[in-house]
Amino acid sequence: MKCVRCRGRAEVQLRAHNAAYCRPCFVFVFRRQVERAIDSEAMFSHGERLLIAVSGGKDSLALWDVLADLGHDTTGLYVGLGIGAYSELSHAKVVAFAERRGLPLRVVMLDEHADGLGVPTVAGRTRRPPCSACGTMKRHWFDAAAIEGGFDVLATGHNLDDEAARLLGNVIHWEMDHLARQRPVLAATHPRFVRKVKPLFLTSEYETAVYAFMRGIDYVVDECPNAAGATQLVYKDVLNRLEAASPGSKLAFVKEFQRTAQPAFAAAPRDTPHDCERCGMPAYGTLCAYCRLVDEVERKTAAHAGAPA
Ligand code: Q46
Ligand code: ZN
Repeated sequence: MKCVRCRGRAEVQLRAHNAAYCRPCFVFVFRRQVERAIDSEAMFSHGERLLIAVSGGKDSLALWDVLADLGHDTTGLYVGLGIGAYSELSHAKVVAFAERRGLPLRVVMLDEHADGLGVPTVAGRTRRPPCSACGTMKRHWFDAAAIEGGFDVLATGHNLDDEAARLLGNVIHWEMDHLARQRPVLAATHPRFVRKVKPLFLTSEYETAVYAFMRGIDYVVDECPNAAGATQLVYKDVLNRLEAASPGSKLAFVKEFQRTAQPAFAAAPRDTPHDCERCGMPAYGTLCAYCRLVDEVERKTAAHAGAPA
């Protein structure tokens, strides 16, 4: 198998793109693909300050690696979710990456924070699925850290597989509001929101894994222990089978949704957020989703403490 760019010996084959590359050409093409996604969606420009949400996994660290190498002003953000050994290991990988590259890193540890609420505590007390509690908490702390640090943009490592799985879930349940917001760039719709971007939205999980390997990025290989029960994985599995039978399906699904269907969903009138009465963050009711979650934890903790043994 030959590299389609230089005719040297290929190391990786990408069936969705009907192409194969040697190591240097793959790294070049991967970066160019990310750069094109940034430019074509007008995600951000040089000179803007980017906060990159990094979990310690391959996607977010590969993203940080690319954006730093492209000369952007990047700072990492690690939110410690308090999920036992997984969180400890992922924290260590992120710190080591930042140190090795000499890049600035901000860390928010949820269970050491004022509220003292890690994901397992919140999920346990509210009886919500861990990923639902986790999603609300991450969104809150990502926004809070971006505003506090005066960043222009928050970038996450969501890849093509994540976006395709999310799209499938949103379509199966016809989540009109979610479909209207499923964009690789979300403008700041509130003074305490920053622009959110997903520069890897057209880059497959396989490609980021290959990139991370070729670049020698040391990442957490194990998934979060809560991932196993997540519906997202079922959707990913279905999409992987579809992709094996018909290479390029995921890319077409996400790309064509963005090009043809998404604008129609986005055109429907939607509420604009106002200020949470307690913390000032964007809210669609009197309180934001995070403050409602914290209230629920407190209410259920108090009820539990008062219950007869
Ligand atoms: S970290 Fe959080 Fe994921 Fe773990 S609890 Fe679920 S959402 S699986 S990306
Ligand atoms: Zn609030």
